[in-house]
Amino acid sequence: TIRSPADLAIHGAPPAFDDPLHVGRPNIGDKDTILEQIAEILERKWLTNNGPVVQEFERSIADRLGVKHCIAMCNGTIALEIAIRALGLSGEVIVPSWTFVATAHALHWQGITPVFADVDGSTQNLDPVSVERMITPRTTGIIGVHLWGRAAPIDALQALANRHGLKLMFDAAHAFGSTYKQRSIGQFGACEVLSFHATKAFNSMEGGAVVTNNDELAQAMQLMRNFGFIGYDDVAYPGTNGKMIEACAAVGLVNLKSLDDTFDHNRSNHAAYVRELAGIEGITVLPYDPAEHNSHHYVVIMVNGHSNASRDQILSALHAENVLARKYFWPGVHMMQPYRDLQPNAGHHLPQTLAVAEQVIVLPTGTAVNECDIKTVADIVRMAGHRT
Ligand code: T4K
Repeated sequence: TIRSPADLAIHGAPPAFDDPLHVGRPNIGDKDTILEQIAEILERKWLTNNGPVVQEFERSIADRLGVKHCIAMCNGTIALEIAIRALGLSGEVIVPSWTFVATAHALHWQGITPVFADVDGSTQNLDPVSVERMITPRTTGIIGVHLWGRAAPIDALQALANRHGLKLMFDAAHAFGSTYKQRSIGQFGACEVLSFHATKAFNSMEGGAVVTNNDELAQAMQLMRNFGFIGYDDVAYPGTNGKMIEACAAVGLVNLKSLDDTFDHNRSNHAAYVRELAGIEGITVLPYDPAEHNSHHYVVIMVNGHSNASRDQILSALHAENVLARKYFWPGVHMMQPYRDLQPNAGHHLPQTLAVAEQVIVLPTGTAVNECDIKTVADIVRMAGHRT
């Protein structure tokens, strides 16, 4: 227990946690069932290439999200790349800088320039006013990101896209299980891209998908993820290999069964963080809209005017206790290569992104974290910076 500054590891006390408390510890469903399913796959000797388990996985995801097509992929990044190509994006595409680097890399990788728009500091999602300002004659599309599982301003972005004749798609890597105006994420824009990476609320170890209601787009992506093959011998598209394997789909299907319990656990963890961190000067917890569904998978705190410690000092204090909190997505994608060299002035348009990047800490949650852990984490944050 941390009752005074002298109890902190940064002041020489033993760390509060023997084992690290991670952001992004995988939520794993019933292990015996997972092993049984894998054994069946081995028995069947059908390991990949649109096997029966992948097909069942795709149906389950599409049903859960209320969307017509789910095209499962090997990960979220390849799913982004394929969606971008299937939509025919080119030239410049507007994205937030305040996101994981994959959102921009998926464009750059295909010779498209990601143009960074600013976020609204209060929601950390794209600011449509900034997006509109970044439109040029070369712009072909917008990729909105539902950061921390909180929906981007979908209606405003769609209106903007319609007005300027742009394609709109979403990076919904964080947003499985989220809603926007009570409708499930997955149903918006031309298509939405999901990630089922180990660190996501819902995981298939590695995995991703594009979900869409557009038949033509779905068909193009089905071909593109399998080299463009139609039948045995004919290739209709310049495709890649983006296929999900049977084992990942099996893990996903089992994890899906306990997902609502995982979400419940996350929701009470989030509430515990809000309760325990209340009253610490200069710390705010990013709220989730109680009117919408959310996985509550990200506990994001903002450090602004903590009386004793800077964001980085709090982070160091946490790390010393084995609480491996993160400052996602500092310093912003525009500060990462190759964008830092290619677009050295991008930051001029991103005042809110720069401000948010200096304040954010993402704290551990998920099924590996309990209320008692959360009390200790809050005590560390409270004591950080106090002198012994
Ligand atoms: N778009 C957005 C908005 C995204 O956030 C992401 C991925 C993507 C697109 C791309 O989707 P994928 O291609 O990944 O499907 C992690 C994840 O690798 C990445 O999936 C995720 N976003 C990003 C936010 O976080 P890193 O480099 O921070 O991962 P790493 O290895 O530091 O792991 C994070 C923590 O999780 C560590 O404390 C350890 C723990 N962990 C991790 C793994 C892999 C475990 O306990 N067990 C594990 O198996 O990127």
